[in-house]
Amino acid sequence: MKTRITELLEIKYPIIQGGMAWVAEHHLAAAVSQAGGFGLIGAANAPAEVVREEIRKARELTDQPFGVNIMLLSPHAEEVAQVVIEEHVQAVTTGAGNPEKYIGRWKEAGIKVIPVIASVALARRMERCGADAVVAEGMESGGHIGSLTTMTLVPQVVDAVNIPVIAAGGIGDGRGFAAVRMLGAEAVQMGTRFVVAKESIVHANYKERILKAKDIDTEVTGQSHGHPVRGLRNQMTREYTRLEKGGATFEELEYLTLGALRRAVMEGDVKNGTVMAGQIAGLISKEQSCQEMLEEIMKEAEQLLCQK
Ligand code: TUI
Repeated sequence: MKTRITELLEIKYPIIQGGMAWVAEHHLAAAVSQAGGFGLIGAANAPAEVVREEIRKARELTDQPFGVNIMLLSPHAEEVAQVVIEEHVQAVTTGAGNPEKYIGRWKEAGIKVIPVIASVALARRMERCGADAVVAEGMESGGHIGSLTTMTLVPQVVDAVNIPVIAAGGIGDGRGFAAVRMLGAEAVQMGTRFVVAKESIVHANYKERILKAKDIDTEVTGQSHGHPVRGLRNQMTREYTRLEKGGATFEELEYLTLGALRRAVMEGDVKNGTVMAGQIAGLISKEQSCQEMLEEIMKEAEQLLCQK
C-alpha cells in the first residue's frame, strides 16, 4: 500500500509505532522498522546522551529508517532536539506541546518533522511552520491526551491541511486501519498493540494487564490540572482520583506519580505504578512479533479496503 507517508518515510507499510515513554526503546523501534513499519525511540524525560545511545543502538540492529519522539514537556527537550540533528535521524515526531521553535533547525538538517497534534488549530499552525505531516491523535490513546476522539479529529484535520495525516488513538488491527483510511488518513500510529510485541522489553506483568484488559478498563487521571493521562485502572489511579476529587494540588498529585511509569514498565509494579494504555487494550489478546503484527494488520486492512 503506497501513500504519501510510505513515500515520505521510505517504508513498506504505513504503520508507525508510538513514541511511548520507557516502552519505545531501541529494541522495539528497530524491530518495527526492520519489519517494514516506522519505529520510534521515545525520548520522554531521558537526558540527551541517553537518547543518543538509544539511536546508536537501534542503528546496530537495523539499517531501515527510524525516528525519535520528543516529549516537549521534558526538561531535556532542547538538548534532545540538537542530538537528533547530530545523529541524522530520518524523522522526528513531537508530543505534549508545540514544537514550532525547533522546526526550522530540523528541516535545515533534512529531518522529516511530524508533530503529534490534538486539534485542527495546531495542525494548521504546524503546516504553516513547515511540518511534513501530522499525527492526529484522538483521546482513545494511552498516555497524555487531548479531548477529541479519533473519529471526529481525523477528518477535520484532513480537511484543514494539505500535508498527509497519520491517525492515532484506538487503532489496534486491520479494521481500525481501514476505518481511518476512510477518514482520509494516510497511515496509522499505534502504541498499545506494540507494547505487547515480542520485541518489547516491557515487564511481563504490564503486558499481561493489557492482554487481559476489558473495554472499560482504562481511566483518565489529571484532568483537573490540565494534563489528562489515560491508563489502566489500578490502586494508583483510584488513589489519584480520590486525591484529585479532594482538591489535591498539582504538586501533591505529581509526587504520587513520580517514577510510576518506570515502576510499571521496568519493575512490573502494575498496582502502584502507572500502566499507560489506550482504550483499544480490550481488543489486544496476543503477543506477536512486530513482523507478524504488521503483516496481519495489512492483510486484514487490504482485504477490507479492496472489497467491491
Ligand atoms: O504526548 C503524547 N503522549 C504522551 S506524553 C507522555 S509523558 C507525560 N506524562 C505525564 C504528563 C504529561 C506527559 C505520555 N503520553 N501524545 C501526543 C499528544 N500531544 N497528545 C496530545 C498532545 C498535545 C496536546 C496539546 C499536543 C499539543 C498540545 O497543545 C500545544 C499548544 O501549545 O497548543
